[in-house]
Amino acid sequence: MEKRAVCPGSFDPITYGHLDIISRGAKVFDELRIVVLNNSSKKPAFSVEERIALIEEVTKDLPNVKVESYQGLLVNYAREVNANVIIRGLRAVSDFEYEMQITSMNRVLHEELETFFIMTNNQYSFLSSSIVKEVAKYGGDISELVPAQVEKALQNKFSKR
Ligand code: COD
Repeated sequence: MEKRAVCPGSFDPITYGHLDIISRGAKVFDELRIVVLNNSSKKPAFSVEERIALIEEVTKDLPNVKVESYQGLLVNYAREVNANVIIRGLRAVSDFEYEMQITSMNRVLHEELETFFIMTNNQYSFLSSSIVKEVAKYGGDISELVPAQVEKALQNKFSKR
């Protein structure tokens, strides 16, 4: 049976930290579905379509990775695509409490659903979409933090403001 996992997130925008988790997850599962979801505590800079287009571009060399968006609960998406593994990344102790909370809630809502955590690569342990947006906004160099296409998209976004 094909083993499918889901990698959920806001991806606003995708960074090398996300890509590291995605490429490592894609080696372990037959198929990895990246799903762009709404995190109600964040106000996104990029539309869902823009986020998907960037993810598709930077994962085009990973043949078993597919990208989608979903409106609603992650557990319902997982049921719809017949996946019972969620992949999340862990950067620091500060991620733990939040991850524990959503993992526990997701298991209440869907008891077959397992969440697997991949520890960040040390190189990216400080990296988040928010930090990248902050640096880009003030014209800092983000070339080591995001792929070139994402860097360009951020420059376009912030130069229009
Ligand atoms: N190194 C390693 N991992 C990283 C790095 C890095 N540098 N940067 C990000 N990651 C990991 C994150 O830890 C996370 O696992 C993943 O990449 C995505 O990160 P984000 O920040 O893009 O995504 P989040 O945390 O905003 O995603 C939250 C969801 C959108 C998944 C969540 O809000 C959700 O499930 N929403 C749908 C509604 C729902 O079901 N809610 C119920 C939850 S209780």
